[in-house]
Amino acid sequence: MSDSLKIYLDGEFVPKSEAKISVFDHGLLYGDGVFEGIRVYGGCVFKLEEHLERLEYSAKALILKMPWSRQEIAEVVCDTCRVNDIRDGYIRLLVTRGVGSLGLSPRTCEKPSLIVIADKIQLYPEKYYTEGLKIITVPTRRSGPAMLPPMIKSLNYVNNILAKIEAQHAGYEEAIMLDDAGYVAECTGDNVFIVHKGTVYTPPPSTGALKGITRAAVLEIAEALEIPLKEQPLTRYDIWVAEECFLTGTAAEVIPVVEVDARPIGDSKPGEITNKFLEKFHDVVLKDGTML
Ligand code: PXG
Repeated sequence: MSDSLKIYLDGEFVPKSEAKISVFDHGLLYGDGVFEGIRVYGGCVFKLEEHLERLEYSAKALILKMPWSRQEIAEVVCDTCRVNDIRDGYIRLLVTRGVGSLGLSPRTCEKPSLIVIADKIQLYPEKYYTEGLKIITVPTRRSGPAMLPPMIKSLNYVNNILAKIEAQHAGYEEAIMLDDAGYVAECTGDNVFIVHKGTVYTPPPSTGALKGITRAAVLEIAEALEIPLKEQPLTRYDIWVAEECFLTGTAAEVIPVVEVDARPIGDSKPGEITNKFLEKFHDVVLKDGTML
């Protein structure tokens, strides 16, 4: 991360060291705001429209009125990459509720803030992609649709952070979170897939998970490669007996899992179908984006 990095903050590009927001911003005080994590590959912003649509939906769910059009936000995102000469990297787009007074009420916040960071990203160590991850189920449940709906990509990630802490304290990098009913929801920042008897399965996102954009890309890849895929509720048992498992997310991309809750998955190596998805994903990201 370079000091010369320019951050977009409410209409201006400011040096990283000067990119600051008020301590009265409800984004900080209450996690009241929304965000997107977006990738740029070879000068193409991957699935930009999909990210902006999800941002709008998250904001709508929180009755957070964004005074910018989708086109304006898209331009700001691309400009932030151009200004920083980021052709391969990671974009963090945030909309905070804005400055208000103490107290939960969003009505005290006059205008939301728009922040865009575009930077290089430190990939997970390459060995996770070739050797696979070992993960565990943790006690913290993913908040359900009647609580904080997991489809809202809000600035409040404490539910996921609790799960991450539990995994790390047990010596693992990533956690499987179950929903309130005990079905597999997702990981702390990734969606979950398994392969069983040649069919790929992933939980439907309608209840317990974020509608991942990488997840949607994998669904498209399955169709293109004619690999059968079903969206259906999964239990921990389904994962334990699967031949393959992988996670998807903007940060993680497609990452193989080789052990879950001390049960080896398949032969403890990234599976054949997983590797097909991985390969095709790297192909797709270079073609399926918005040019800077
Ligand atoms: N579930 C959750 C809870 C997430 O936060 C995903 C699934 C995967 O969704 P996408 O659309 O990215 O395929 C996410 C995404 C970060 C970071 O900085 C987190 C995410 C994405 C990018 C960066 O930790 N979460």
